[in-house]
Amino acid sequence: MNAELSRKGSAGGADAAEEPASTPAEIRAELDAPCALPAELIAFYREHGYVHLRQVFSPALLAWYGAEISRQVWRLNTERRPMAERDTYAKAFLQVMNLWRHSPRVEEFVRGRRLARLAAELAGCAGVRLYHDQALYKEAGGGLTPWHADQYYWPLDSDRTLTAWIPLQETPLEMGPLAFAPGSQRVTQGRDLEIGDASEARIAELMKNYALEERAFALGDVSFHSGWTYHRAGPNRTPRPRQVMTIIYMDRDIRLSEPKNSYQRNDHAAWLPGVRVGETAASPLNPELYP
Ligand SMILES: O=C(O)CCC(=O)C(=O)O
Repeated sequence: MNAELSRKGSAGGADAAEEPASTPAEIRAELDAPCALPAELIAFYREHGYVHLRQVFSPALLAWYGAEISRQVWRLNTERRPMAERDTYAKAFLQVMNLWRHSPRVEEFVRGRRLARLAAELAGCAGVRLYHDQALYKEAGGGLTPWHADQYYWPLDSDRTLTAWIPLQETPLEMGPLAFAPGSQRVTQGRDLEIGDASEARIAELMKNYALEERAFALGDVSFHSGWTYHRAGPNRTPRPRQVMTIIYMDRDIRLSEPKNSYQRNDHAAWLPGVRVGETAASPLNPELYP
């Protein structure tokens, strides 16, 4: 999603101030090494529009990159209002985008081949590019994330798009883990709704005969969901922030479609600069991450 863009503008330009130590060799190796993806899980993703993968990353890797992601989030965050003064969307999380452009260590993480390969295999693409990354930090006492589908925001000409949702700590139910409506990627109603109170009400109604797959995430678990899968998250009822990094992948051959709303026009300018309608979405901000 990218509703925040109109409020905050996009993140851009490398401006990392620190990066003292280089990544330990075993963490670097883990970041890029393939991990097993059984055929049943690929089939599950294609049938249900999401998949929850266990133990994708070690605690050491998440601690290494997570510390830098959090440092950048607290540095770049511009939301200063008390919770009570924010609307539903602004209560849901602090949203900081394209962190890879701000920090070489985050760039290393976002370019990691393990997740990119999983994304390509799940979506059935020969290769994937980066659309953008975003950190989504649900503060202590932060509100629910309303029902929505991400692709409402994206001017892309196919549904071969997917988001890796990477919690940086264990995420029990009371912290607001991401939850999905399995099979909802085939529902075309509600696709004209931006995230907010109206999408929460209308999509809840549309999803009333669908299951809600809401599970705790152990440290190291990662989910992937498809661009049209309806999803939401509960509030954070703990005293700790729910720290999550996301990476949005797209088919390496996906093309820019004519933007359909103001958010898509913003996305075109921010994440696909210089790309013309009908061209492959391959600006300098969209490196091919796999193979
Ligand atoms: O983290 C959340 O609460 C929402 C995440 C989300 O909507 C997404 O990654 O597409």
